[in-house]
Amino acid sequence: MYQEFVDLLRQSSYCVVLTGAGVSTPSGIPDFRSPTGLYSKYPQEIFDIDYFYSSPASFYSFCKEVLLPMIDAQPNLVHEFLAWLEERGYVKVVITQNIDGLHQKAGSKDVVELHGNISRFKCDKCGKLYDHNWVRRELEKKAVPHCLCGGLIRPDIVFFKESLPWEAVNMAEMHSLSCDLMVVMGSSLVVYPAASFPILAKKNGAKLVIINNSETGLDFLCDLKIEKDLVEFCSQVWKMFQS
Ligand code: CNA
Repeated sequence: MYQEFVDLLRQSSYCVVLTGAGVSTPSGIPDFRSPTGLYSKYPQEIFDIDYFYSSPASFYSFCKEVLLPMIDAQPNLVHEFLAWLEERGYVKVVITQNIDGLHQKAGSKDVVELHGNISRFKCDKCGKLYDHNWVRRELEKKAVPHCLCGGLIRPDIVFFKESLPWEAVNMAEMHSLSCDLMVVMGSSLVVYPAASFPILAKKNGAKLVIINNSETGLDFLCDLKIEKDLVEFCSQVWKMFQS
């Protein structure tokens, strides 16, 4: 299985990697759907745009406790391996559902963020941008941050029921249609439209590999399923590339 994966990467001339929250659990960031994931502690509606507007103070209390600490997390071996693969030309681009910015921190250059980034905030009225340090300071003083214009400050992430940024979707579609290999890492592949990109790639003739420690919504479609812990898998494969 390790050798099969290495061969696929070596044969590919356009490999796209799609990542989900599972690549960041080894950095101490909980995912959604693992037994100890966020959904075991918080209701799913916490990421719903209607909930944000109806209970901004509750959302910001969750943001302070769970989302803002993501910015202080450090990349793990999986992020580092992907950055190394890109530098060596084995990986063209990383498309991520994650909002933690850890791929860029590890050195990946070409990253498409489908769901935004938790380090950016903006006013929902005038669009003024704010950084996370400003928001942290505001949250020391009040429950909900507001812009000078009076608008509500929101994180620059995609909530459930919102559309994805069109530039990111365009880039993800273009890469999915161009690749000959798509590797999905650490995603349950049940959140759409992110999960539609492997389907698009596969329909267009690419090979599909899924690496995840549990079942995913697209296992039936893939050419190779590797049901393993990502750190364990990537460290073995990295050694094979270096030997
Ligand atoms: P998910 O539905 O929680 O799936 C994650 C998958 O990864 C699960 O199937 C786990 O079993 C698997 N997994 C967890 N740890 C490992 C590991 N070490 N090795 C192998 N597999 C592992 O999350 P998805 O990414 O599929 O769902 C998309 C949501 C989650 C997106 O909207 C994200 O924005 C959102 N999210 C992002 C973060 C982050 O930025 N780090 C954290 C939590 C949620």
